Order: sequence, then C-alpha cells, then structure tokens
Amino acid sequence: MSLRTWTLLAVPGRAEPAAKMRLVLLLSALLGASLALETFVGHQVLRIKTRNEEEVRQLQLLESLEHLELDFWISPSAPALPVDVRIPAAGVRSVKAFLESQGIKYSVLIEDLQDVLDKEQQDMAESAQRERSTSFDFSSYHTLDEIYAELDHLASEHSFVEKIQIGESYEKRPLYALKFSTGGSNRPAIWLDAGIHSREWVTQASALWIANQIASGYGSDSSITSLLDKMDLFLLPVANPDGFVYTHTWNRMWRKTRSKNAGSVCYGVDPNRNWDAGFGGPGASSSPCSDSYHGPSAESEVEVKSVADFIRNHGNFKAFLTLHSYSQLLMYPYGYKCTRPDDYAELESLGRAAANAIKSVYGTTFQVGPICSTIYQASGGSIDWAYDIGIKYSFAFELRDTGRYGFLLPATQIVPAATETWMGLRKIMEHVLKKQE
Ligand code: INF
Ligand code: ZN
Repeated sequence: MSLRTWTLLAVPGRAEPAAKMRLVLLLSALLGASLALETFVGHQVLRIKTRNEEEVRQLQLLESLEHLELDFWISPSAPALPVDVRIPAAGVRSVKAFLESQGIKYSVLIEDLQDVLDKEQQDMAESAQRERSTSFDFSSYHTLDEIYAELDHLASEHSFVEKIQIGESYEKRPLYALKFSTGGSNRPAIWLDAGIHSREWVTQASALWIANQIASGYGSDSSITSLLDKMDLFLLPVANPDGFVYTHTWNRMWRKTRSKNAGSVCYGVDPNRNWDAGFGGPGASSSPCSDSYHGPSAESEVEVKSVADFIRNHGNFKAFLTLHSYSQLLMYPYGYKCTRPDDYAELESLGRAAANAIKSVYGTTFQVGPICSTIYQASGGSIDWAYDIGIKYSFAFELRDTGRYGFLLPATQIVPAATETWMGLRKIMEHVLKKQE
C-alpha cells in the first residue's frame, strides 16, 4: 500500500476537505520521517550558467564529489548549456559561496523543493478523491497500479489494443506494454517507451494520454487509421516500474533501476547507460553511487534486457522512440560518439519537421540534433542501440519544461505536454509509414 493511500485511509471521512488535506500532509510527513522517507525540506535547485570551459570543468569537479550529494538534473557539458543542480539543505550555503568565489553565475529555480513536492502530493490526493467516481484523469499523476489498471481498461475498450507482458523488473513487477494491431502477422512496427528514468513523471503520464489518443483515433483520425492499417505499434508506458514505485514511496528524485549493486551500499543502474551501444564509454559512470552508473555489463538490468530481447525477437521494428524529460529537445543518434550517423540528413530534417509540428500547438520550442552535440556525450543509450541494430528512425524526446519546474512539472501541464508531443510523434510515424509503402 502506497504511503499516499495509507495517509488517505487514516483520515476520518467526515472532516471537511481542507482540514482533511492538512491532516493527510501532516500524517504523511510524520509517517515518512519515521520510515526514513527521503524529504527535501530546504533543498534548492540552482540554474548555473557557465561562460567558458574552465567553469564547466569546475562544475564537473563538483559533480565528482559524491559526498556533497549534489543531484545534477542537467550535468555540466558545454558553456552554452545551462546546468541545473539540486543541493541538499546542508550544502546550499557552501555551494553558493563556492560559486560566488569563482564568479560563476547562478539563479535559484526552486527555493524549497519540499514545498513543490507537497503541492504535487496534494494534487494527487485530491485527484484520487475525485477519481473514484469518474473515468481515468489524464490530467493528474498516477501510481503504477492506477496506470496498469488503465492499460486493462484501454485493452478492454478496443479490439485492436492488447495488453502484453514483455518481462518483469528486478523486483518482479510486470513490464506491461500495449500492442496496437489491426491484423496481419509481424507487421513492420513502431516502438514507443516512457519512464525509463523513473522521476520523469510527465513521460509516463503523456504515454497514457497518447495511448488513449491512438486507441480512440483509429477509424476517425485518418493519420492514425492509415498507420494502424499497415503497421503495429508497441507502447511501454513505464519502462522502469521499480524506480517509478520508489519515486512514489521513498524518493521522488530517483532516476535509476533498483537493482542491488554487489559490494556497494548504493542501489540502481542508469537504464539509459546500460544498452549495448558504446557501453562503458565516455558519458557514463563506473561508480554504483552515480546517477549515470552504467552497470556491471551491457543489458545487466532486466528492464533493459527485456526490451532489447523483445525487439530482437520481433525483428521488424522500423522506429524506436523514447520519452524523457525535461529540456524540450528532440534528439537522434549518437550519444556514445560525436560523429554523425549515416542517416544524419534525413533524421535532422525529420526532427525539424516534428519540432515544427510540436510548436504548432502551443508555440513550445524543441531543439533538434544529435545527442552528443545537443546535450552531452552519453554512452549506452537506448536510441544508439536501436539505430546500430538497424532501426533507422530512432529518436529521444525531452519533454517540458526548460527548468522552471524540471521533473516536478505541475499536473496541469500533462495534457498540453502530451498533446504537443503527440503531434511530433505523429509526424515521425507518418514519415515512417510512407517509407514502408
Ligand atoms: N537525458 C540525458 C541522459 O543523461 C541525455 C540523453 C537523452 C542521453 C537520450 C541519451 C539519450 O540520459 C535524460 N533526460 O536523462 O531525462
Ligand atoms: Zn531521462
């Protein structure tokens, strides 16, 4: 039973909503504190603007000092790119003093992270109260159980939608995907996953909205209909269920899997460093305590191996699309090296067309380019692996926002983010379909 459920049950039904909410928050804080729940009171998120390579190097040194427990939401890579970092309360003054002593410019994105988390929990609790009577609320964040129940609902509502299990996580949770197929056998297929990094909550939520959009659009939306008349689509909304449950119960900032690392007190491997693509190369850490730890070997994480096996066994995937957040980027290979892919020209122009489609909805701008030059060198990433096994149309989306809320994007932005992202995905899918004909 999740912490949230426990506190909801512990509150007398007759109290009026506001008092109920205060009691829920008080109880969850007390319960959490007693169970060593990670709280973030006084934690601040800074945005650091580096002006030259020297300042980047100084931040990279800071990032290597694990005892500071700095959580780089965007790692230092190039002077032009912002660096976002969460600093535990105890370190805020000293880190700011260091930056000021070096003349490094910074601003405060989030004054007290726990305040934002409390608001997120409150929104979820209120939505859970409402949800009991109505259908699935795509405008709020959900637990793994609620998401899996919605997959069952979508499969029961649409004959061409099937819930399949492609494996199970380290902690033995099922990896459920939706298969959209109107017929044929082993048709050319498109892959879409979300939530490989568990704290990127807008991605799992957007994947659900997109699943519903596709399911309800077949037969009425010409683009979806022509796509599903010729191709299959597989959608994995929670690629890292153990990490996702952990963000709901113990540590909202968790990114990795929850596997035990032999010989270390630190858990988890970065599943976006664990693929067999430049594995263990630059842009991944060999330290189990690092948030970009590549793991003991490629595909050591069962969540990664399950997807890789599924795609290898299927053998007819034409596109591999993965949702991350945040920064509003649309990237294609490579991350493990900084040389251009053979299909650079086509991927660049398709990426730009997709970014324009995204922008047409609310004006949200996505930057397009290869991973390495757009953000930083990162080895062992999923789209590099997909591209190198021959899936030409491999893209990674970084959804909203650009740092105002970061991973804590308010639930009110879920549907807008999903809507604009879907327009970009659809543009790519239409291109992939055309190339099949
Ligand atoms: N993205 C970065 C990461 O460190 C960059 C990235 C994206 C690398 C896609 C490779 C592929 O994995 C995120 N975003 O973590 O959430
Ligand atoms: Zn990510």
